[in-house]
Amino acid sequence: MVSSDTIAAVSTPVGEGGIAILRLSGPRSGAILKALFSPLPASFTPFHLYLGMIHDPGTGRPCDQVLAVRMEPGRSYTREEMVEIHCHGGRLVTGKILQLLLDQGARLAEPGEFTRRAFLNGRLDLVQAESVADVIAAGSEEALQVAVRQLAGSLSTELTDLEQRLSRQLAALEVELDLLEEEGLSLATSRMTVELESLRDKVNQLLDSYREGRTLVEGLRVVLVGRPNVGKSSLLNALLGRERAIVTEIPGTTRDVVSERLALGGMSVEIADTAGICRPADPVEKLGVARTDEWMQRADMVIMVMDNTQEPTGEDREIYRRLSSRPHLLVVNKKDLPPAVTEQERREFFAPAAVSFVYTAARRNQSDIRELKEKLREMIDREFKKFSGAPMVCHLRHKLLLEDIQGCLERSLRLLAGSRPLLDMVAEELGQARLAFLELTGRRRDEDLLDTIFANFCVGK
Ligand SMILES: Nc1nc2c(ncn2[C@@H]2O[C@H](COP(=O)(O)OP(=O)(O)OP(=O)(O)O)[C@@H](O)[C@H]2O)c(=O)[nH]1
Ligand SMILES: [Mg+2]
Repeated sequence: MVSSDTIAAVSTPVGEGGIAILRLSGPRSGAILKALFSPLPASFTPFHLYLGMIHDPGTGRPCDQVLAVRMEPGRSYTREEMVEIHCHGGRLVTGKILQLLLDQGARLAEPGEFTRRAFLNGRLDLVQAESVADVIAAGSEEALQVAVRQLAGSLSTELTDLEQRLSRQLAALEVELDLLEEEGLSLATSRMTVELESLRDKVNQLLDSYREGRTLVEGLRVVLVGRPNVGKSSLLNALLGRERAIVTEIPGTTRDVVSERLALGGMSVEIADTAGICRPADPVEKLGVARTDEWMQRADMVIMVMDNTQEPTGEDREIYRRLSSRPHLLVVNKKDLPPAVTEQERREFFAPAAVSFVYTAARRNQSDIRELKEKLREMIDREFKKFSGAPMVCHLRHKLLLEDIQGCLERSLRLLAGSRPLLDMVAEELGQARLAFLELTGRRRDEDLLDTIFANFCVGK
């Protein structure tokens, strides 16, 4: 599909910079450049940079010295004829050149319109187009890796492969099964069951990767919890390497949640210090404890802190009960002071033999903090890097469609397991699943969906 109009935008961020880049895409891109650029080369050889001036044809006055490049249709980002103008990065200069492009008949691009055209012209599928935004937004090494692999087509290839396998089953249902006698039919349905089970397992695997994919995009949330005065805020400060939270010897110092981001194990980690969990004495403390509980429920990992100088209590057991089902670390702080109980006694208090402790002296010992960070990194690797390298689902849109597909496959399998399978209904389910696949990759076009996706892009992307 070739657009009839030519769009223009400044593709670099607003503000001052060494250079700025303006982009044009559409059939008049080259003609617009020629109208403004001098000296005019005999021909703008594609992908060659030309040094010259942009002039205002109305006044004849120079606007800026620039580098310009023309890209031929089929080989550009949008697959249309494209031009890039690299000018100096001032607000006035870029604004003036953009205005000249518009005066020459270009239209101001909508948010994400270059990528939208790349999608409409088959240069990218929808999953890849979405990953362009992910590359730009990536806040950690791991997030960037996943986004770049997705832009290169890792997830798209997997989805297309699954869709084709599904389509083959659907075709078999619609054509062959009608013609088969009883015996042949039961053989065919059992073969189909095996294939659909394998497809369902693949879809489940992709859905399993979502927990990890989401944390890559949003970052991991780690919460410090424990009874008052055990040293949670001191640990937060030590982990961050600066005095972020207030520390005093008075129990109940922290009342609200204090959180900060930290790069750990290639991931963006939000680490939160909370109010100590106790039987609250006053209403403010009560609210603080309720908030701690809320954060603990939403956390990806929990660090429970105890005080070396105090025996574990029923409150500790209660805190442990609430976090033990999720990834957690148990820290015994104030190890520089004499212990109230032995390690063995502390372990027995929590019962399971698997419990192990990290000992720290938050304010005194840097090597303890390094060890704690190492333990956190190990836990991140163990819990959130299972899918490293494999196609991963990071977007809610993808997850929801995959859940639809999963449902269709489950229902198909149940139908096939019946004594007289209702093959029409199986075909119906597989047809639904196929549509969901096409919606995922964008081969089934939905203008409203495209509007929503590209509205989140910036102009010029
Ligand atoms: N000796 C020693 N004292 C520590 C250590 N860590 C913290 N403290 C002290 O313990 C007291 C409480 O520390 P905080 O970090 O405020 O404890 P908290 O768990 O955040 O307390 P709340 O906010 O009241 O729940 C302060 O006086 C700290 O200086 C440690 O490793 N060794
Ligand atoms: Mg505190």
